[in-house]
Formats: sequence, structure tokens, C-alpha cells
Amino acid sequence: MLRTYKCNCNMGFEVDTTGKNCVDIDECAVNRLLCDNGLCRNTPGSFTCHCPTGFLFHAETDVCEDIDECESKPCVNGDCKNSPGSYACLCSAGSTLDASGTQCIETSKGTCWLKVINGRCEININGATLKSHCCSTLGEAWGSPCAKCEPDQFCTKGYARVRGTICEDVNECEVFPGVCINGKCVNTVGSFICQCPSGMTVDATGRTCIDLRTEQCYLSHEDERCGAPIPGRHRVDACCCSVGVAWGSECDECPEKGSQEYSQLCPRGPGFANRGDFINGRPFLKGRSDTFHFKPSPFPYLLYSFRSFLNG
Ligand SMILES: [Ca+2]
Ligand SMILES: [Ca+2]
Repeated sequence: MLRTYKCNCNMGFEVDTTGKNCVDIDECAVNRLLCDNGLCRNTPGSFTCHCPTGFLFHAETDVCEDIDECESKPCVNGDCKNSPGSYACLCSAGSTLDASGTQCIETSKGTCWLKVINGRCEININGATLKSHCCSTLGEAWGSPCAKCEPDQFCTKGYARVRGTICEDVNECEVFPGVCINGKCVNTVGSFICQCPSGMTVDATGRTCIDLRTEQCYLSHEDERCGAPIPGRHRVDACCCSVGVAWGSECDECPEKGSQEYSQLCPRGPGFANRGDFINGRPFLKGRSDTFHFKPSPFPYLLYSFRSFLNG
């Protein structure tokens, strides 16, 4: 009687056809899906997977799985899009990707819109601004074609991230030259204020200084002399937007109809005084009234007074 025997092979080995030898199993050839996305290498008794960059070997599934880089939020000021073996940072309109490929930096300036009425962007502010500067301050929409400003998830009103992740105060006076009409713009941390020349008061918009003083109003002005005063004291707009030709203790000539000064003083045209409502210097951005303090300006710029306002 022949004695028979059977080989019990170690893991990764199998019995050959003779039944007498244990030979290595080529796992890579047996299972083509092994090390998917990577390179399978057979080794005596086992196998190894070499995963390319952007993939990670998963022992449970024995495949190279894509790393979702977006989970670590690598994109600054942009959206992350994962892809097999890689990822990409996508920048919104107005910003471009920097050399690192992870930071969107605002580069293009566009029109900043103060109001969106019935889906239409109206009243643009002078000059072009960066989107974040516009949307974090006075703007309701930005660009052309204009797009409504989205609330910033990171920075509060008055602050913007132009690059990086730090919210910095926007200097509205620099970003919007001429933002204060007839007044001086003063930047504050988180906001700005319009300081009015002596005798003037900021109106309800917070951006226009108007003259609320009541003075003598004149019907004639010849050779720098005022004549035919109307009885009583009148505001400059009530005087100059109606029948008056000169106003005030300095006998300032009213701006000429059709001039820029005239339309500023009388925005509703002849016969109408400017605005009845006013607030004495309020802060610009909502919710920041604590930062505001109105000071009648003691600066030399007082020279930029009512006279220059009237005479241009
Ligand atoms: Ca990936
Ligand atoms: Ca500011």
C-alpha cells in the first residue's frame, strides 16, 4: 500500500499539480481588480500595491482609493472640486488662482451697485471696485452683467478678504472716492463716516452733507451785492431751488440752474427743497452704530466751506 500525503501550504501558496510542492500564488494575475487604480506586484507568498500620488491603499478593499483632498479644505476664497488622483480650486468671477493653486486672489475690478430693484441693478458707485470690497460695504450687487452679492461666510460687514483668510477693514474712502458728497470721508474700523463742513449736516443717506442753516434769502445779486431780501430766514435749498438768487450772511450766489451744483442742491428740480429728513451723522453700515461718533470738523478743510460748495 502506497503511503499518500497531502501538503498544507502557507497563506499565499498553493499546492502544485504534483501535489508535492507549495508554489507561490500570483494574486495580481488571479484578481485583476486587486490594487485597482494602482500597480500590483506579486511577491513570494503575498503581493504589494503601489498607489500613485493622490491615491491611498485601503486594506479592507485591497484597492487604491482616491483621496478626497477637499475634506481638508485646501482652497482659500474658492470652491474645491475633488477628482480622481487630484483636486482643483475654482475661483469665482473677478478672482484668479495664485501660483500655489490653492488661493483665489481678487484681481478684477467691476461696477459696484447700490440697489437691486426688480432684479435690475441700479445706482452704481463711482469707479470700479473689487467684488469683496463692494459686497462687504455699500454694494448689493457687483459686476457687469451684475450679480447679487452673496453674504460672506467669514467676514462681517465692513470687512473683506481680498487674499488669504484674514478679514480686514475696508477703507471705503479709498475704495469709493467721492462717497461723501460735500463732506469728508473718514474711515473707521468696520465702517466709515462722512464728516460735514461746519454748518452742514449729513442727510438720511449718511453720505450727503446738506445745509440746514436758515439765513437770509435774496432775490437780487448784482456786482457781488445782495438785494431784495425775502422776509424771514430760509434754508439754502428752499431759497436757491425756488425764487432766490443768493443766500446767507456771506451773500453767496445760488448755483446756476442746470449746473452740477444745482442738481446736487435741488435734486428734485426747481421749486422743491432738497430733503426734509436728516440724521446728524450716522454710521454707514448697519449694526455698527456703536462705532460711530460725530464730530464737527475742526480741520483746515473747513475752508472747503459752503462757499466752495455753492461756487464750485
Ligand atoms: Ca482626489
Ligand atoms: Ca472701514
